[in-house]
Amino acid sequence: MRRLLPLLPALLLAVPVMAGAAQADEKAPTATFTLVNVEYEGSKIWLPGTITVKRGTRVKINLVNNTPSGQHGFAIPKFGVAAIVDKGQPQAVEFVASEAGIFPTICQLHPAHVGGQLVVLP
Ligand SMILES: [Cu+2]
Repeated sequence: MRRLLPLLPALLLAVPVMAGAAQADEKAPTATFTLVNVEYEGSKIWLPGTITVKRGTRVKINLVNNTPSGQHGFAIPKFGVAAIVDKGQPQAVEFVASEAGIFPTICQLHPAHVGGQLVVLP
């Protein structure tokens, strides 16, 4: 145990170093989108259905539910994003698109609703 004590300050420093990594993410280029949920001929759809960013971008999405009634979800499972949006009460989500690929966006409350996609370019 005595041999570990000199290491203790170094172990405590690990926390600020990790916080520094989070700050680096905050300096990433930011892309902001507004998606609107509409009902068209019986289908609920977030529009635009596809959003595209470059890998490493901090993505902010403002979510507006304009369907006649009820609440809808917006989720990007790959990046742990999930929000529930009521009509008249916009929500915002934010994440870093840290991996390139094509990822589904869904209404996690109603799996039958039309989904979209997030395209992250390398
Ligand atoms: Cu829905």
